Amino acid sequence: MNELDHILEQGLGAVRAAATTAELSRIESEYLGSKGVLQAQMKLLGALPKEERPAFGSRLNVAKASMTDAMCERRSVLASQETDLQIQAEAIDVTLPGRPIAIGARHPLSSTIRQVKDVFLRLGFDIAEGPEIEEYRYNFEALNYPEDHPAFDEMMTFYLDDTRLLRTQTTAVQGRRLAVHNPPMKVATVGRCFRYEAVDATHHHTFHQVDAFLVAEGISMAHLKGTLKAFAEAMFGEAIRLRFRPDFFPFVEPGVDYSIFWNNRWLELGGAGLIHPNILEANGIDSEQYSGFAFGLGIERIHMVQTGVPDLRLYLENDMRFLGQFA
Ligand code: FA5
Repeated sequence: MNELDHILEQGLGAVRAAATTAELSRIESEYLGSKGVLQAQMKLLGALPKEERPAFGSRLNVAKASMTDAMCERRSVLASQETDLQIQAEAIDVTLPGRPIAIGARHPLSSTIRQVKDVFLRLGFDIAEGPEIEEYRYNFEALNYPEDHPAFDEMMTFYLDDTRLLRTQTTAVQGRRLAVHNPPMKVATVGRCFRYEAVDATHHHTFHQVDAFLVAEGISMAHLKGTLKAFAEAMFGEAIRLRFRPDFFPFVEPGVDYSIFWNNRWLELGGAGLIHPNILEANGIDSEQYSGFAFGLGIERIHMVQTGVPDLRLYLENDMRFLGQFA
């Protein structure tokens, strides 16, 4: 009898101390299971003198019932605690601020292109587009390139077939416009160009240019210089100084290259000149009545001057450490 009391006392104590329903299940099988300690007491019953058996039997049943009740009660307390904890752990806190979404920024060349287009729009130019896969005749023939002229050597490019190539200069748009429009006209175009180049810090096989041209009556080098000055001042500031030197391009006469004074030296920006009379005549425009100017320059070069980027290959590498500086 004493041993049974002792077992019951220990069992109830263990139930009260159980911290989880899992622990409770272990206690249950330890005390009430088929191989449990109370079942073991059951086996002792047969060994008792006959007259003691009913009293021991009923004590044993009471002990089992007390254990079962205590177990039930503790289980319901622990189960509800565990449910609360689970709900807490799985709860979504709707008051938490959302995770920020990484927002991209404009590529530095795209920003420069926008800025360039803005300036030309303010100067009253139409913005025109031309194809990157260009016809040989617009890239070269319509621009007064004589056959087998050495000027081609500077314009080696990627040919798709005998008549189409990746354009080497946005000046190609000029031929397209002159073929379908009559003067006066005032056009600017910005886009990607391609050349078969030895790539270095200032030359790439893929780069961008802006070209502008104007055809009207009485256009002279003075108009060209004035327009380039206004453009350079808008891009680089009022204090910028420009220099023009004679240069050759088959599509202008006279032709010049022009530079800006930057970092204590003259830096070439591009080429310019008065549109060659042959080009006007080839498009049915009377070169006695009309004249025009044209100029072109590299977009990468503009951004390099504005920001001090030392190597134009950086623009095409997609390195976020570089691009992020201009976001
Ligand atoms: C031309 O492309 C002429 N079409 C410019 C022109 C237009 C002259 C209208 C007269 C009238 P050039 O090859 O020099 O010229 O190129 C002009 C500018 O484009 C260069 O000064 C440079 O800034 C840029 N450029 C040329 N080639 C590359 C290259 N491989 N990589 C990066 N920029 C280049």
